[in-house]
Amino acid sequence: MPTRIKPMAAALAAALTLAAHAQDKKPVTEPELRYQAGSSPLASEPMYQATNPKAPPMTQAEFDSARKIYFERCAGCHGVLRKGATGKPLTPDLTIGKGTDYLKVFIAYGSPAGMPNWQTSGEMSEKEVDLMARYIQHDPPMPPEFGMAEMKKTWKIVVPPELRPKKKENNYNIANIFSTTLRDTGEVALIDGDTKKIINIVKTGYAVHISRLSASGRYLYVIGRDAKINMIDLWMAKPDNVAEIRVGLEARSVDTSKYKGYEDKLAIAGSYWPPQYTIMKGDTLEPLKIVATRGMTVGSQEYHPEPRVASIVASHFKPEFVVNVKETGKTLMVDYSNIEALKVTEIGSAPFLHDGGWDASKRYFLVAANNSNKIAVIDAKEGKLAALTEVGKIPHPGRGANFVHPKFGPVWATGHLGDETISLIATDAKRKDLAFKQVVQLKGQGGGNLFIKTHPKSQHLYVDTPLNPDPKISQSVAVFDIKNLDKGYTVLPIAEWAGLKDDGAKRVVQPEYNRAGDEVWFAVWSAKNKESALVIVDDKTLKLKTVIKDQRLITPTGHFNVYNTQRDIY
Ligand code: DHE
Repeated sequence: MPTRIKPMAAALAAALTLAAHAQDKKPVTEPELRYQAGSSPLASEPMYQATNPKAPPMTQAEFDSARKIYFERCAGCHGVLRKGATGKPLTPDLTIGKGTDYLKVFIAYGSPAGMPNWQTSGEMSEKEVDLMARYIQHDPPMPPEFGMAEMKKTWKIVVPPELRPKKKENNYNIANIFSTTLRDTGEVALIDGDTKKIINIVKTGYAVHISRLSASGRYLYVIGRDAKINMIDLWMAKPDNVAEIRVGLEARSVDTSKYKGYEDKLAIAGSYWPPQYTIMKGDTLEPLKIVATRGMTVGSQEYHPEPRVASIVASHFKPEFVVNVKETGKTLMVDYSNIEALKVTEIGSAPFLHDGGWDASKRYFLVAANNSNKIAVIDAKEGKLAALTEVGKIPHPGRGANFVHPKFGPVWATGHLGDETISLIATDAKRKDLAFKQVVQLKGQGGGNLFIKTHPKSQHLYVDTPLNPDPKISQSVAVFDIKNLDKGYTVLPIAEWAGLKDDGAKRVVQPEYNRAGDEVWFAVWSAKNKESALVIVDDKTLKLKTVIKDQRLITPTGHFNVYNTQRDIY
């Protein structure tokens, strides 16, 4: 064997052995990988950088382009500081010992544990793989912090509270307005749910993510992945932006105070970077208090430098925000009654906390610990963990779905990214034999589910599968009859009904009911340069009702009905 080949062959053998070992670890499924490995807005941020003398040399230009690739492709799984999340840790103490050749093989060929085969799939060139293998042996560059001074610089009151309408100045049925995320244009479309006409397209943050309502239903808060929050006043003749701020460099969640006496008073947003949450004034977004989430993980109790803030909800039982921290696996009950002397109850459950929703009584918050295949049930009244319930592979509830099961009483349901099951968890705390146990596992169309939805007035349960690799499945939804769950599901060909002119992904995503609970909206999410649509289904007949098409509806994903979002109806 020529000598030059030897080290490469040894590296390949070692990497393949490692890949085999990796099989022992729970594999990351293809849908999860595609979901987590999204691009981070940190790619374009200047960062503090130290070079590690033990790492192979890189020019500044090489380092910069590797850093860009890392934040666009790798940070979602391996973390900003490479401490590991869905993917393995990639800090120099681990990578330098492995060496460039070994790492190159790993990056090029991937692993059965879920690392993509970046080179053999054609997504990275050989040169880029070499660049990344050297890059990850250097110390991770550190994005800047983002504190009060930085926030204040971005804070803008577009229309001050005293100049806003004193009463509703439009004829819209506000309760039935939908805020639809236009992901890739950084906008939301406000759509009149009665007439199905677009009211306004409002410019928001980069890769805009979710919308939430104030307790009164007047203000709509939208957060972008660049941590920019836009606050929209639905009372204006043409609802529009009245305030904005950035609370960090990367974020996903926003909510507002809902406890009696605090309606519309405060807003809160959680950031991925820096790892922190920020409490703001509800009517202006003035930042009042920033709290870091860096700290120890649940279980092994090791320090984590970047625990990202995932879902946040407002308690109906106490003046508290329920803040879920991903990597530490902790739910923080943040008492906002006196933010000068902030009281936080820390409830440990399991990593990595992601999204979740209330049970029908709104006392229990059920949140996915997606790396543990568990749902943590938080008792918002007692401020404690009520249960940690084993479910399917990588639960992803969105906010979940509440309904009454003919045999088991009230249940809350979640679908899964990693398998085709839908877990029903009993939520009647009085039924000691059943409470918070998985009582039924339904079988849906397949893995790659993101959202599941029902409504108190409906007898259907809708389950999307936008990340399933089979286009037939990703372009349709499964509907269960709640009174007849054993009957299996009906498939609605939502993307076909949209009648789009272009080929392409056409992922059908996020069922959302209208105010009356008698129709269900879906986004047919195509690429940025292709036609997308919203498809509306009659909930009674399961027949197509309307298709909304408009050249301004670019990459629609989530949609949020004002009334249902305001009152946590799902
Ligand atoms: Fe989301 C909710 C994080 C990718 C659409 N998403 C959430 C929440 C978190 C989160 C923490 C809960 C917020 C809350 O309740 O306060 N999402 C992430 C990611 O980290 C991830 C995996 C990768 C990323 O790069 O951002 C990610 N999310 C996506 C998408 O690709 C989706 C499908 C399309 C899009 O618009 O980006 C998407 N996420 C949504 C939606 C919700 C959401 C529609 C709100 C669901 C609801 O019913 O409340």
